[in-house]
Amino acid sequence: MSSATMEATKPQEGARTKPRILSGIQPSGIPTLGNYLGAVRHWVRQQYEAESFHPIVNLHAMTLPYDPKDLHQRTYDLAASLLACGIDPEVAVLFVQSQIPEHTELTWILSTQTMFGELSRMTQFKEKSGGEQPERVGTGIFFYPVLMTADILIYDADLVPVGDDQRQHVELARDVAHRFNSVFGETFVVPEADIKEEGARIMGLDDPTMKMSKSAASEYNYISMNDDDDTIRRKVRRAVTDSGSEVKAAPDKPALTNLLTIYSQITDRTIAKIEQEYEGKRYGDFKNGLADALVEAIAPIRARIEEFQADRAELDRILALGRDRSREITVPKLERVREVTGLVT
Ligand code: AQP
Repeated sequence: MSSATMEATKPQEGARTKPRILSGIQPSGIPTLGNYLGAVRHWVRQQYEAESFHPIVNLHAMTLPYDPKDLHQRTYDLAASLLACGIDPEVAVLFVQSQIPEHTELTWILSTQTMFGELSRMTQFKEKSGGEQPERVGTGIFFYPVLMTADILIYDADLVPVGDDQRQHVELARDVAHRFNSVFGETFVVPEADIKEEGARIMGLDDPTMKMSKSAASEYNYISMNDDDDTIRRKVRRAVTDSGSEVKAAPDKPALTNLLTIYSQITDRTIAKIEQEYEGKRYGDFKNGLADALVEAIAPIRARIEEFQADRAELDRILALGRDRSREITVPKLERVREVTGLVT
């Protein structure tokens, strides 16, 4: 990159001409269509109008049992996937969370301003620890919203574009920022969640009452952004549908509503238009059309993922660039936090 480009895109402190955006993703597998439609696609669209920071949140991915080798590989696979989806590393700041030690130090400091009751109410914690005896639930899964709060506040992010499932965590970040500012003086920007209505919650293909998740037990829950054409078609064919035969979105048709939302989001057409196209046709016809649209959208992304995966040196270069640009913000910010909290350094 030329130094002129670097200068133009370097995050600047002081008066901002563009909003600053922070949104991360866990390297717990190749992103799903849910991650893409709910988050990544918006990041790609917003990157030229904002100062965007996108951490690969590998510390978050340690909160459930995992294989170290997988975590390492998946960090690179995720970088490849985000680049393939259209994140421009010369514009947006793409980096690995564990390479920025200021995130973890700030986590500790913010934990002193976060209440036990607040963390106990997080629905993701309840879902992910559901059914387990407290003795068997790792404290990381309980505590990780504090790390997420630090991820956001250390950049003084204005906006946090996320899927609907993360709304509660952004609320927590806001509450902690307010509390910290009132105790220690104005230090952090209070961030806002930026949740796009359409695609905010893509549901599982095998169960439209659960969200689509890359770590779901069944591969028929999700479509990965590197699934091959046959896999995409098979998964769409196996997707559950509702009783009846009409291709229509309705509150009592959660499966059809989900499939129509996906179809509409991936083709940039309204649900009403798609319903019209399939009026009087069968679910099978609708599913074939949906599978075609998904194959068309995902095949070029899959090809680019493979290209990036084959060039580890380029991925390392991109992630080092992201690390350095991030630390231009995080090092002085943490210095200020240490100062206002009375820490001797
Ligand atoms: N089903 C979804 N619909 C819309 N948006 C979604 N997101 C996740 N699932 C959906 C959004 O994707 C971004 C990155 O999420 P993440 O990987 O950091 O964590 P997650 O929300 O826990 O996503 P997964 O796929 O369910 O991961 P695992 O299986 O590892 O827990 C976030 O903005 C999220 O809102």
